[in-house]
Amino acid sequence: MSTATELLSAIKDVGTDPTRGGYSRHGFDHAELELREWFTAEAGKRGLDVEVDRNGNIWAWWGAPGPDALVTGSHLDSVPGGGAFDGPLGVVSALAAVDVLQAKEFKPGRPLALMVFAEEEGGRFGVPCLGSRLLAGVTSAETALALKDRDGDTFADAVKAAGLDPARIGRDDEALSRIGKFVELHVEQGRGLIDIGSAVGVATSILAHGRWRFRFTGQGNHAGATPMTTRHDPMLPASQLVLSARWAASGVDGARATVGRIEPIPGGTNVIASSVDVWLDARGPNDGRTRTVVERITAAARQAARDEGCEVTVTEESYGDTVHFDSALREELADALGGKVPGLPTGAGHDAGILAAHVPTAMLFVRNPTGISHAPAEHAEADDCEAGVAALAKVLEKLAG
Ligand code: HGY
Ligand code: MN
Ligand code: MN
Repeated sequence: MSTATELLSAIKDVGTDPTRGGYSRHGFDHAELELREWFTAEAGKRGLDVEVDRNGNIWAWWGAPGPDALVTGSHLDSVPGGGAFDGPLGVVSALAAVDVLQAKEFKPGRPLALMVFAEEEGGRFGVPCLGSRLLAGVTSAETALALKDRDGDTFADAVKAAGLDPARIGRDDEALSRIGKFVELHVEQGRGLIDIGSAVGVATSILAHGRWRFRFTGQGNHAGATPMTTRHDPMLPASQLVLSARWAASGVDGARATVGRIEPIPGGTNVIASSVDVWLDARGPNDGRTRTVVERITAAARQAARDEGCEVTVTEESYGDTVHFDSALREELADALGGKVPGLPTGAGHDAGILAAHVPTAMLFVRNPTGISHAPAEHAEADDCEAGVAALAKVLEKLAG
């Protein structure tokens, strides 16, 4: 029997990032493959039957796979330089909850599975929740297989290297139909539970959110030999995009917009860039406000490109509307937890958010005393992690009893 903290400490050295701090574990890279192997071994120790579906999502079955299963799980991949809890806490808590239930000789009354979703952060191939999007048919196989990482390797290359058949990637109705209810435990990515004063909470909604790639092209040239009056420097409209993200989102209630990734070509200190790729992450309480923010940012970026004699192309790489979690399932969770568990929204996307459009889905949050996520400062105290495991075990016992 292991606690969540013990299980997390077993993987604490996998995928550490000495340059960025924290962890860099990305879809099917060496670190994430090592974590997959670790999870598979831990599931086997608990008598769970492990299979990997056509899209690289892992299913660990307690009992025979079957329809109307109760499924719980999360992801093992991280953002670049991410924290230790975003994703893995949901996976280790599922294992620890199985320990709690097996210790009391609980026997599931319906199929029960633990899942690990592929490439939830999109840290390698750019599309978040890629494994659950493929499973549900939200992202097509054709789109996914062509996605490229920073080294130019495609998603097709990565899944093939991981032992999957690229020709089988895609919507998996048979697997999806097995899920009767899905519950994901996740470290809270914000300060909600700190302010409420509770170790555990239940998710009410997820912000609408999407990612857009802006490609600015100008005239590459010499930094010293090119007069300021004759330049077409794509870094200028790129900079305007960064500033517009802050200005536009600050002007729309509840909206957020971020530029965390800029890639100039060629990227020389003494070189005027010939092109610059900029990625925008924009979110909002509903589709309308999110789209308004993106439109305002895009208009400012296009104007700045014109002013500088540059071109710009904008590509929507992913988008998901607001998620409102299933109220009946939320009530079931509240019942299982004695009714005293607070509900709170999240600005972070999750595989549960993708599945919510297809099956009754709920999320449990565990308090994060720093309120910080997608950074090494992300944290959850051992006691709160155990409160999360106890809550998840109660939910699984009630829903699969
Ligand atoms: O970006 C997100 O909100 C999530 O962590 N993938
Ligand atoms: Mn995340
Ligand atoms: Mn996550």
